[in-house]
Amino acid sequence: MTDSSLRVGLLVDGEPTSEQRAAAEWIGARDGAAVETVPFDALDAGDGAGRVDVLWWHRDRPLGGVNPLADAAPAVEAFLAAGGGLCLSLYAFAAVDALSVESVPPDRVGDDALGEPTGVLWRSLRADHPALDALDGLRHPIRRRGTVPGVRYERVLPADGEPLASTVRGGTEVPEEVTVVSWPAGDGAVLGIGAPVLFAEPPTEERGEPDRELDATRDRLLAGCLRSLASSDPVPSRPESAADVRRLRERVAEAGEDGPGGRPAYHLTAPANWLNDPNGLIRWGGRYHVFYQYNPGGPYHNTIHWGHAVSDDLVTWRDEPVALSPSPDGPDRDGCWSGCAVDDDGTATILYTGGRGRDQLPCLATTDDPELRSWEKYDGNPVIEAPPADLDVLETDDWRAEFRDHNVWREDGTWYHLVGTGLSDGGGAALLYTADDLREWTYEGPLLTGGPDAGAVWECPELLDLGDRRLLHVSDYENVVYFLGTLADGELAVDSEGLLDHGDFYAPQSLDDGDRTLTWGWLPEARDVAGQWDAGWSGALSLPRVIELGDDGDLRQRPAAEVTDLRADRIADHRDVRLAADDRRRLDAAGATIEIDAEIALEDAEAVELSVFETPDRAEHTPIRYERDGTLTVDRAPSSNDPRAFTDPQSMSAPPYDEPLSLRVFIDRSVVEIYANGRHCLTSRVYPTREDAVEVSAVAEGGRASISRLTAWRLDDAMEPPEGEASTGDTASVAARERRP
Ligand code: DQQ
Repeated sequence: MTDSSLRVGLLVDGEPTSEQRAAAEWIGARDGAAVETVPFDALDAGDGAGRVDVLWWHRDRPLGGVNPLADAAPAVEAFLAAGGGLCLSLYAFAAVDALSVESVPPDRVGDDALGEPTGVLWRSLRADHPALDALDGLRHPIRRRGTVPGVRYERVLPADGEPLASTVRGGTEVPEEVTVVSWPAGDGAVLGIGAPVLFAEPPTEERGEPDRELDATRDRLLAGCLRSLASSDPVPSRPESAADVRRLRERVAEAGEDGPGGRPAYHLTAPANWLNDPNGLIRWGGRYHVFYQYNPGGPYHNTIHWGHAVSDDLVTWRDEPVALSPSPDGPDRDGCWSGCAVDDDGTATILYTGGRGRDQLPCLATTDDPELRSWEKYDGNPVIEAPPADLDVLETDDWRAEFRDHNVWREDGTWYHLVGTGLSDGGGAALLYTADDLREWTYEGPLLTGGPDAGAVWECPELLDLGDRRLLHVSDYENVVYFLGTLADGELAVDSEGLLDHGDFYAPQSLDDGDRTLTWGWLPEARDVAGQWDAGWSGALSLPRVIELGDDGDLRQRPAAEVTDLRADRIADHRDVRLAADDRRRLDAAGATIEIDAEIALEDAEAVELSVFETPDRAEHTPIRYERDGTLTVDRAPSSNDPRAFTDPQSMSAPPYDEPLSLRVFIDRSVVEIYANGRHCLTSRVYPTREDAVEVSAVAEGGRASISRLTAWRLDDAMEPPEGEASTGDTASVAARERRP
């Protein structure tokens, strides 16, 4: 549709303001687009909407407790039902909950004093939205100076609307300030725009040099928004069914995230947007359920919900709809943070951290849904009202008390519960509570405190029973530290400690599978906010790891045996590869989604390097280097030509318990997950940019080395279509998996 066939009704309550007059002039001057003023009371009288394609309420003054849209809602909704479009800009965006399309209005409504070019940061997943037809890219500053209306979702998300854009300010992404939202409504649609789209001349004192470029962007953006409302394409809303969620996943793949440096194929990921900690891991009705911290608003950490995936076999996963969302009136209004799931005598029950304002407190929810899709929140939430009164819990700018994350288990009929915290005078701590009923807890004391040298806060504490000893792990903002020891009188007597993984691995959680402990960790991105925003997704989970004690009492870690079921084709099978000093050998193990199982001996070399994600000219490659002193390093400096990717090396010590070094390396588009000698883990996130960054080579340095064995397989995708649906690619890979012995 061209502007000339666009008929706009400019909604006014009372005399039009100079801004409204300027907006009317602007649209009227667009190549003959028709504009008329439609008073709200004309709508009430059943007049005014029939002649226009789009109603536009452009309100530049605060609502001041009056919302004319509320009275006009029946007329506006009838107009929408018949295919009309409604644009709510500036303060009018704050009035959207007067319509039945939305119950949660923008939570930030006020003036902004601009100091730098400010505008919209469009979501990459919605880059094909017709509003952007006349613009290139995702970042569109529209206003540089002045005091302007600023209306947005900041700590909450709309309950039903789909966020289309956040904020860019002075060249910096501010994803948590959501300024453009769309809602389907009958055959029509509603678009809310809280970004500063202003047309009147600014007051003299705010005028500077004219910003012609920014004005032109504003014009294109707003004309695109109005045109999009006049088109008959239904605006996609927030996905609700498993099939919707699957389509969201496919969108990311279609956006080109399915090659080297892209979204992992066989590591568990969210369908799009943001994922962090694994949560609520439970085997229920014979299936594995993994929930995870999820932001449906985009690939950034805010407004956290619980995403959900389910598996019968631990390697193929199916996306489920979002399982848990913040309740606008609940103690979890600002987010449903990390927690766990337990079987309470046949009732699946979760305990998680509710965030609201500066408080974070434990909340409980239960379900009788065998699929664990829908949860009922306990109306007595929070189940603990405040951190222990006799403890000096750390207060920060964000939180009145750092007090979160839950690990609950039952022993001899008593429930035990760990909560992570920080002490004002003593670093991180894991606090122990007990209960007969999951809703009433008694504080027992700290299970373990880190002391002043530990990280300020211990997040996501988890106590595992490994037979002879217990393992407590905590996430201290940087590392996942584990402590091995014995439990006596509610305290852990520690005899050794270490790191569960030495790379990009955080906030793990486990489930007891009957005879083994399976642990998943969050693999955070190692690229900046802009890189994550453009990709449209962020975060993956590690492979499920079996954690246990060896006969020597030390920790062992290996991928769950089922992971071998992902092996599709064997692509390399080398024996006795002799590496002369500095003689690089290309191994025929190319691929971006592969597993390498190798045994390497240094002989008289100083180091040996296995290089993965390598382009034929080696412009991009990721060396995994093993040195004589047992140091194993992933060198990310040459990994990527993308300046947004982190380049710091990641190392661990893998002493030669059993020379030669045995390695299992899982390469998955942007993941390198390494298991050394069945004991030590190092996971790195890397982002090769080139399609041909798939080669593998090896070289010895300062002497000879040998690879006694190197086998490689191409691995299948982990994600399955929702029940009752099969896309061709998935069917092929599932069938291939079934054929394998
Ligand atoms: N992530 C959660 C918190 C936890 C942190 C919030 C660890 O509950 O402390 O998304 O990554």
